[in-house]
Amino acid sequence: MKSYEVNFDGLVGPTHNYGGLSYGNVASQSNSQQSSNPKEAALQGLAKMKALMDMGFQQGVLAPQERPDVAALRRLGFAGSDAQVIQQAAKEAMPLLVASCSASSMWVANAATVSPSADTADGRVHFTAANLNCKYHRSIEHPTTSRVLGAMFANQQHFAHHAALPAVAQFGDEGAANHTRFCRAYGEAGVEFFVFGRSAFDTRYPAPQKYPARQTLEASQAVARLHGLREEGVVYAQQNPSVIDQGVFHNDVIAVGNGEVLFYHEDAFLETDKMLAELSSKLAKVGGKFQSVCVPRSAVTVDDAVRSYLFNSQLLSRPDGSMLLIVPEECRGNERVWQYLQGLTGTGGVIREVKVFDLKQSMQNGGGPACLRLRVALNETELAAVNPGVIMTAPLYDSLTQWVERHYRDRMTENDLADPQLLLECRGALDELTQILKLGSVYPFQIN
Ligand code: SUG
Repeated sequence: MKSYEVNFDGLVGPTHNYGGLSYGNVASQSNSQQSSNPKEAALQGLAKMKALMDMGFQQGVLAPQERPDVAALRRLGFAGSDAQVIQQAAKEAMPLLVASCSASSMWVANAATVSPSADTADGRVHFTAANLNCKYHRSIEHPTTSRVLGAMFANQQHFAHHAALPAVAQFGDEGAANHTRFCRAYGEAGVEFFVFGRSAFDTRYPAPQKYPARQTLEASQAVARLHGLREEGVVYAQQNPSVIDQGVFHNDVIAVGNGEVLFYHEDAFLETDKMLAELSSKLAKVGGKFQSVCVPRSAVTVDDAVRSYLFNSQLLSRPDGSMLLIVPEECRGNERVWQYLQGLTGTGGVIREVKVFDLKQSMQNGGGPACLRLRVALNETELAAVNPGVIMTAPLYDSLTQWVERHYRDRMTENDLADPQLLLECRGALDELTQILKLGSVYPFQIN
């Protein structure tokens, strides 16, 4: 049976702004308080989805969330009408209002961890929503994420959904940003690779000194258990704490994998040789031949990687077995990175082509091409069981761009977030969106 990797991209929500909310994420910190352009952000994301679809890849779309999250503000004690809640928060606790307005759900690599049916004990595709509990503005995403994923993958015969892990730092879980899967073919059993930043219960593991390690070993192990993965089909590795301290807040900022290939920076992991040997032997047991492409620090520094987002790229398989790398424009702007990429594609290795996309609006908050997509490997039967409303087509692309043009503002600052009119605009837009994507009622304002 045919199988595919389907990339579901997060549609940027109408409140996209630069809130400076993510300590440890260099771009988020350095662009704090700048004015953003939500319309441009959403159109940049849609252009990437359309381009991948036009190249013949399976492409889907994941809906944004209701923001401002008035219900979250009420849980923090703000009261009265919706407009009063927003006005009171703006007056007394602007950082909380900004957090409740974040469009951060666009980075759907953090929405969930997904295990394809060929890897799981019950033969279903498993999803665990990520609790994202390292940052308040992201910790409020998972209830709606679960409802949206449930509406997209509604068939219980093929899809199993797990609620987010307990919302404490010891089970900090950032979803697919710290998870990669290696396989010979998407429909065959593979090796799932979980990368953690620290252990919450075992003090023998080192931890970063400056910035938080968002993913714990115990969270990764819990997800592997929930999904019914075999021990032989799982490899755990620790991120190098010193790269976390240099701004690598997720593993997908320093490594990306696809098929039988891992593309990574020399400094990305601890005990790299042991990890590569385990990946290689476990993949061999399911018939695969592991290949690694290491980028040496002498060619590209960790700082270059953080600034250019070289590794936050999408590594995609082409029909002839070669691979294509989708990188952000910032890679072209970095001389060393661009030179490295020219060499990489010119040497006859597996990565043959690089395509560049302008995703500046998202990049300025630390979100590159890979952050914007959730990968779901599906066989033909499972793909047919996905809600067809969320699969990208030329007409859907047209409807979504028109929808963005109609509803989105082209400039957003903190003052705009305090405007209660914005809430009404967003709800109106999202109500229409759930009809376009045929999701039913998934937002708090639709179900309460
Ligand atoms: O969680 N930025 C996101 C970026 C997530 C990138 N995702 C992956 N690497 N997979 C984060 O730090 C910034 C929001 C602000 O500052 O307004 C933010 O949440």
